[in-house]
Amino acid sequence: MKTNEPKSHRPNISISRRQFVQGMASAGAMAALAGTDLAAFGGTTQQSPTVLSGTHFELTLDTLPVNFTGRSTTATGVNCSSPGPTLRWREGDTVTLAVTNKLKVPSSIHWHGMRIPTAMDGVPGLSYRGIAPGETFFYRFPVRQNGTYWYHSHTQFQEQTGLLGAIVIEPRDHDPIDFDREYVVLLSDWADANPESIFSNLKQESDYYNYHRHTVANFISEAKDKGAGSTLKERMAWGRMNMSPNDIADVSGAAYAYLLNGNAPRANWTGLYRPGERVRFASSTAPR
Ligand SMILES: [Cu+2]
Repeated sequence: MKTNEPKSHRPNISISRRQFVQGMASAGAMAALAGTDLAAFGGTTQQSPTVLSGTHFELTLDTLPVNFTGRSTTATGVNCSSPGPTLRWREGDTVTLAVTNKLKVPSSIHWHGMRIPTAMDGVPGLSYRGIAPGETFFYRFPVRQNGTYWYHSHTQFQEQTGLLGAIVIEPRDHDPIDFDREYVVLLSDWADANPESIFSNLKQESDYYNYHRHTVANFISEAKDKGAGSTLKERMAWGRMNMSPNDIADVSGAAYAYLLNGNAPRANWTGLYRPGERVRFASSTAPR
């Protein structure tokens, strides 16, 4: 395993046009819209995860070939897709999810932000043992909330390698927000580099991916914008905390490609609309 690449060989991700993520089905919503006279927000192509709805779900955890940056590599995903399918539930329903692990290593799915019994929470070592290779785990729990959430593997670095997806829960009764069309916007980040290497680099050098350190030169330009007094005050505050502003996002775009519904920036994810429509974006962000 590569642990600490020399700085001159830091990952240099130049994001080219996103190539098709094999195995990823195009959105059901898009299929329904095909052939209608719709305008687009941006470019012409769009890939979004499949939408699954109802009360029973069959999910398979496996690896799949992907190419987000121009480089072919392997992701971990759900039902041959990374991000995995968007799951639509309804508040008040009881859902069952049969999750089969086809990976060669243990895995898990944790339902992030869901208020559910601990045994169903999906955190290995806390609520259960995880899902062994070849095993199917049956989750069953009542849905007692609504909104937009996400799910992800809670095992090793599998979430970093793509094992995640969005959950949208419709309110049991009246939806207080009126809209004509809805898009789920799932933001995540992707590294071609092995996440274990990224982690190891950060452990050895916490600002390994930080290219925006304070310098005398940028002090002068900042001081021109904000005034010397407030620039100095700001820097002293960061200094007292023994931090640099980029510590908040310690892995930068040098290592990550930022994805929207599994599309790299230059793929230009688009939404379709008719003039005058009210469009709702249900956003789900995989936090760091
Ligand atoms: Cu989580």
